[in-house]
Amino acid sequence: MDIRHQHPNLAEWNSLIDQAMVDPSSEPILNLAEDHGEGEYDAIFVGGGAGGRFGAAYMKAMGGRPLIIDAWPFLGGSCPHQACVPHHLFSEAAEELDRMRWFSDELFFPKFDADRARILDLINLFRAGRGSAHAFMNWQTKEQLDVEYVLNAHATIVDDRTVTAAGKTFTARNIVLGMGARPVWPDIPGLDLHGVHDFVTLVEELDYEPTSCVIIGGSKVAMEYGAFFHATGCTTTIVSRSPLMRTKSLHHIDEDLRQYVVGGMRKRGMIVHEGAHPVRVNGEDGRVVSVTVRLETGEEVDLPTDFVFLGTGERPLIQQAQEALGFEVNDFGRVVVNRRMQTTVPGVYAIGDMIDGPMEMFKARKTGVTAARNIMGEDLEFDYTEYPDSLHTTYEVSWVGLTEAEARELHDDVVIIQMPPTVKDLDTEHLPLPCAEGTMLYAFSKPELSGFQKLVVDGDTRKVLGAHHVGYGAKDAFQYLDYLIHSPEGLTIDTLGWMNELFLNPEHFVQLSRLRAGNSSLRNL
Ligand code: COM
Repeated sequence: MDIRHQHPNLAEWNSLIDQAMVDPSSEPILNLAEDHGEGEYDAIFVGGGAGGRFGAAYMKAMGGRPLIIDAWPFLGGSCPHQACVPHHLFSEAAEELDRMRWFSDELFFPKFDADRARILDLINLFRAGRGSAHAFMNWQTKEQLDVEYVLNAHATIVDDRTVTAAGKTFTARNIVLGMGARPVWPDIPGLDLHGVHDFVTLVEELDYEPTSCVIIGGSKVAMEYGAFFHATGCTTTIVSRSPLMRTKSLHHIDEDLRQYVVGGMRKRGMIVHEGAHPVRVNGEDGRVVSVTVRLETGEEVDLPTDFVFLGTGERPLIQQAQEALGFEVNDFGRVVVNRRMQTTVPGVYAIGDMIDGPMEMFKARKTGVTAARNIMGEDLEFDYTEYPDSLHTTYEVSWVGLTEAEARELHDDVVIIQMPPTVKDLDTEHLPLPCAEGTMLYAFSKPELSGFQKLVVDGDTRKVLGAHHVGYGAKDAFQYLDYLIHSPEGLTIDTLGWMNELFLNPEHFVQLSRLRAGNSSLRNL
């Protein structure tokens, strides 16, 4: 279907995408220039997820000629379809549900009606609504960004300059691989039973309301989805080999922050088995009934459940591309690239979840743009090894820079500014702090639920080394804190304490820094 001269509105895109999703024999969607894609492109982006879409858009804006090819009939990749967008929807629901449970029948809150909190309802809500994001991505990329694309067509990489799709052969000076990743399932028996899901099959296939859940794995996905399931009333147990938040994919987790977060999950009734190994998933009549787990003590126990969720990581989809091109891949199946996103094959780049580092949208988009700008002749590197990070439980948890322990290894005089403060014999469990937007009700009613925050400062240079936050609404501030902390001049407590805070800034660091910045010799707070 050639749509170059058509201009579908959002509703028309929505129905076009819907039809393509249900009809396996639907035609490819071609949005190509007047030469029908026969001329040479600056780059073919194989995969139109966050990395490919942003890379192509940037290249086009710079005057280049990109082409995106994607197997799905929409752009945006897994983010709006199965990954970040549903996760944020579910995490917001978890936060709301948590508040409604704590305040059940108090103030203006109704008595909590557990029957109305259903995983399946939220999944159906997402399934019914996700098409609008897909439609918008296609519309924006065509009408506003003027990027050529071929959708609903599998790309076959022929060589380092040639890709075929939709029965056509496309040539380019460069190829950018951005095909994303898929969840990896561990090698244990019983995973073929009805009731075993990962975050992809959850939104695609869940067809019943689970009553309890065993999560295998301790990843960010495991914690985030686990907190959501549990908040709906589906009693959740996490079985993790590593201590939670100490898995290899997370960095710079402060121990006090970790204690608050994992403690908070336990306080809400989640069961967390750390140092535990899943042995097998057991079933009856084809459905999950329990998971056998070897606990840290060596004891084997059966955990009864009707739902198993796998949070054991993801791997990139590289097979066909690697066979065709032969680029180097590391031990974790990720494509090896330099800081320009160049693979070991000249002219071939890899971006997003295909390469090392966090499988996060910011990295996908920035690596796509890095590839595009290098292809267009800029001399630009992107080091994604230092980045701010966040996750959701029923809280928003954000962190950037060094933990207190990391800072103490590197610096002699580390100053901690923290809320609530750690002061011996001070009854901080009754202290209504921190309080800010999102925690005011907790602060006045259940102070111990109102969050935790810590700023790590080098007392000698007065520079902020790290910031750690559990609460609500601080994630935005952390994007800017990250930029400032990692800028060549760094961010001092004096500069931070001189900012204009808008009431109680959610992470409190402006006002707390202002209380200490007058000290020529800094002290803890
Ligand atoms: C985000 C998808 S949902 S993209 O990064 O805008 O392409």
